[in-house]
Amino acid sequence: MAKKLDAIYASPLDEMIDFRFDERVVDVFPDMIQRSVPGYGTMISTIGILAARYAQEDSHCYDLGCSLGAVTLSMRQRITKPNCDIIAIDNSLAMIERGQQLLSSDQTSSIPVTMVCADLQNVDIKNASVVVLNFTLQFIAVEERLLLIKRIYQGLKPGGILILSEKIAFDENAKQEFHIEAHHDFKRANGYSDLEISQKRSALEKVLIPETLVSHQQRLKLAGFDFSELWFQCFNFISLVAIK
Ligand code: GEK
Repeated sequence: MAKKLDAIYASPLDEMIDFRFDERVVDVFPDMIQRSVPGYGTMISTIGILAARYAQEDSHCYDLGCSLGAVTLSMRQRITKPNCDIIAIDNSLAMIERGQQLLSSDQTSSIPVTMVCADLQNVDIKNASVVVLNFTLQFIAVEERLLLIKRIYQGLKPGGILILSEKIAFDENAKQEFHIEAHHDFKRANGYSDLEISQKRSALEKVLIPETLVSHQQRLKLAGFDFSELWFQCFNFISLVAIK
């Protein structure tokens, strides 16, 4: 399937509608995320490598907010433990339908995958060795985040991991400005115009709520994780791994 280019915010919009993961976004999603998130490709392939190390025999691996299943496919290609399966969840039906098509043409492994359209907040997490929230927690209401992380902690087996990737904010104005400008330069270098950058920013304003790295680290601790480590950062995009 040829990759379609993201031009959703290329023309001026009269009225800014909050960002939604609908069919228009699904069509251009691989291009959009690659050109918008610095290090996305590295993160996807490295999550597969981490999952291969921490996946346990007879356990579930979860990809929460899976979109088209990039993390799922990466884990599927790497995990070698017997009786492991992957449960991939997204609440956008358009994402799940397209993700299932992509999954059906993946011949790289025989690890079973269940891809389900559901709100991840209603999904039971149990007998898990790997749980991934790759740029998903940022779309959950801030006051609901601790409960979700606690549920993940409780659903993990000892030695299991949570991988948490997020766009972050900074307390210091100078740092906030530096990272935002650097991220916008990254988007410009990938062909987005100033109009596209500013319209996308407005569309995401009320939908994607970034927090500081310290807030994420404190929440992980509060949920029960004694060990967490920053394993990736490029500008204001980070990924943490927490081990139970
Ligand atoms: C990737 N992980 O390619 N329940 C289920 N899904 C949700 C919920 C929810 N409550 N809220 C948001 N989503 C992917 C990228 S994108 C990140 C993740 C981005 C889903 C939403 O439908 C979307 O598909 C995904 O979370 C976030 O590695 O586009 O910035």
